[in-house]
Amino acid sequence: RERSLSQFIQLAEGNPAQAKEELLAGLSAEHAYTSPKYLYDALGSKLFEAICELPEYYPTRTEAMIFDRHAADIAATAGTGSTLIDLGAGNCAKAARLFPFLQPSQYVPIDISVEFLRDAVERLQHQFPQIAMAGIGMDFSSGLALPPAVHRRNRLFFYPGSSIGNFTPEQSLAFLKRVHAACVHDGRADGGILISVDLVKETEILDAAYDDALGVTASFNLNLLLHLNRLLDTDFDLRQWQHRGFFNAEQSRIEMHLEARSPQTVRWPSGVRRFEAGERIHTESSYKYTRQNFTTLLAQAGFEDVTVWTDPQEWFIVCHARA
Ligand code: AVJ
Repeated sequence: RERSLSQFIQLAEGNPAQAKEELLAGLSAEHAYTSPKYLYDALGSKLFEAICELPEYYPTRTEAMIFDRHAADIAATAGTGSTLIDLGAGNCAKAARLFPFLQPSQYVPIDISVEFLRDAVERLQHQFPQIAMAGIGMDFSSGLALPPAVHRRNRLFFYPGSSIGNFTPEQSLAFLKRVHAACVHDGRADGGILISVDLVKETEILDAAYDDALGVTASFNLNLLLHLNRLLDTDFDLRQWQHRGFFNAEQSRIEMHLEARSPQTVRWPSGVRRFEAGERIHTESSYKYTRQNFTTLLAQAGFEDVTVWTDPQEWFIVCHARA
C-alpha cells in the first residue's frame, strides 16, 4: 500500500457533554432550534452532495461556472504558492479544481465531518503528491486556532459555497475579523480570503432551491433527527415531521424548519419535550446578501482591495480580498 504523505489532525472539540447540554437547551426552548452544523453527520454530508446536483440548487452550479470561467484571473489576483486553508472543505472538490491555478504549497482542509474529510484528503493526497496536506477535523466557527503544522505566512482562506450565510451578519463580521487576524504574523498581514456569497434574488427561485421537487433537501433536513436520536438518545419519529424551507425577505435569509405533523412528546434520558401539531424546530438559516452589503462587510473586517467575480444573472459572487 502506498504511503500517504498527508497528516490528519483531529483537534479536541470542546466538552462533548456541554455540546449535548446546548443542543438539549435549544430543543427545549420555547422556539426550538438546533445549530446547522448538526446537519452534517456522515449521511448528512452525502445528502448535501446530492443537493448540489439538484436542478433547483443553483449555488453550486453557478459558483462552479464562475470558478471555471475566471480561474486564471482569480489566481492572478490571489497569488500562487500560498497555504490554502479550506473552511468546511467537505469532499475538497472545489479546492481541487483550483489547484492547477492556485498551485498552493500547502493545503489545509478543515471540516466538522471528520470521517468524510479523512477519506477525501487521503484520495486527494495521492492525486496531488506535490502539495503538502494537513486535514483538520474541527468546528472552525468557534475559533481559528490552527496547529503549528499550518504555515503562518501567505495564507489564503478559502470559504466557498456561500457557507458564511449560516452566520448572522453580526456573526459573519466577527468571523471575518478572526480570519483577518489569522493572516497577521510578526505584526503584519499578508495573504487574504477567497469567499463566495449567494445574493438576494426572486423569492420563487430561492424557495425552490431549498424545497426541491425530489425531496432531497427534505431528507437532508429530516436526517438531522436521525443524528439527534444517535447523539442525544432522543426518540424522534421521522414520520411525524415535515420539511419547511423558504425565503424570509424581511430577514434576508432562507429558513429551514422541521414541522411537527401531529401533537407528540419527544423523550430523552434526562427530559421530554412536547410539540403541538405545526410547531417547528428551526434547523438552519442561510443569509443572502447584496453585492454592496457583502463587500462592505469585508472592508469592515479589515480586508482591502476587494475583487468580485459574478455570473451573468448576478445570482452569486466570488470575492477575493487582501488581508
Ligand atoms: C452549505 C450553508 C451553503 O445554505 O445553501 C443547502 C446548506 N441547506 N440546502 C446553503 C443548505 C439546504 C447550504 N450551505
